[in-house]
Amino acid sequence: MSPRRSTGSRSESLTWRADQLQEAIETGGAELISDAAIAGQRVVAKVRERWALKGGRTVVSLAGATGSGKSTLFNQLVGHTVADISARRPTTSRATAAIWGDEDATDLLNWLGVNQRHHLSADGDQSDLDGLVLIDLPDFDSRELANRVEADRVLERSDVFVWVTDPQKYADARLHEDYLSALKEHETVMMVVLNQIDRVSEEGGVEGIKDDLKALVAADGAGDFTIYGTSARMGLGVSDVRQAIGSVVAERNAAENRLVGDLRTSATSMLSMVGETEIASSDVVSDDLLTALKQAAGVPVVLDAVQRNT
Ligand SMILES: Nc1nc2c(ncn2[C@@H]2O[C@H](COP(=O)(O)OP(=O)(O)OP(=O)(O)O)[C@@H](O)[C@H]2O)c(=O)[nH]1
Ligand SMILES: [Mg+2]
Repeated sequence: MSPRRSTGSRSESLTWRADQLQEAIETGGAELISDAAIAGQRVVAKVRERWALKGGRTVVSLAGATGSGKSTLFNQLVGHTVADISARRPTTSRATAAIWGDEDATDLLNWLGVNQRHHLSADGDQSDLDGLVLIDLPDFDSRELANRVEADRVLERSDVFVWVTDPQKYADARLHEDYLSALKEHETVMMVVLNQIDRVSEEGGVEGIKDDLKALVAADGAGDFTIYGTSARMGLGVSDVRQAIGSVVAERNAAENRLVGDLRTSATSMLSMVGETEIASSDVVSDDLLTALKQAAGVPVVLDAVQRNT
């Protein structure tokens, strides 16, 4: 293995990082045979698959507990009723995609495994969403196992997560412990929405919940977020969410940022494992392994090289 610095474009840097992680997994051999290495292998494979489909599209998924209002918000963003909404819980069992603009999304949607597809023009006042693939997911806390599996499967391959919560469930462990706590490297590809604000009657109640939710998300280690307050049923606050989604889509870098976040998470977790096993630092293989993992994680390695030379 020959450690080298990335000098190319950002896309080369993504695939280069994936190569570093791949090399680390191969170099690490016995030391890394663990769940973390297997997960790392999956991340490397995903990076290569998603990057092969790159194009200019951004996949934004609405995720959350049953009844939080994902489908209602989805329909508001689309501008008419596409997804079923109901008082029956849970309602959505299969992911549905709304696709803005002319760029062919067939291969991407096949890879995402989303078969319910609704195409929209990106002309006129829709032009800000050109390139967007918006997905309405089933509930991630479902009593139906198939719904949870479907939500997790699509989330794994999405570029941007929009966490849709409500005044009753915003502190639920499922959101914070199972998802946000594991997403410490994904701040630029997430949004947090507090829906159903029309149901909060106390004065100052909405601001209080937003503050509380913001603090919980920060405590998860997920980042410092603006909490978007919406009433999807009444159409309140939806334009702000739409604008924020439009900005992410216009940047055209969310796919890359999500994947870099995954590589960093994986490499960092393996780095801590290697640290714990205390492989002798003089060992050439371990040295290469540490360098590869640090490069995949985006940790500077120049200092190590200087130290070695002196
Ligand atoms: N009061 C109020 N009700 C809402 C709001 N958004 C959605 N609802 C209602 O909440 C219920 C659930 O809405 P859905 O959009 O189906 O929720 P969902 O998150 O898609 O639910 P699942 O598909 O089961 O995961 C429906 O009766 C909606 O009319 C809102 O902002 N305010
Ligand atoms: Mg739904």
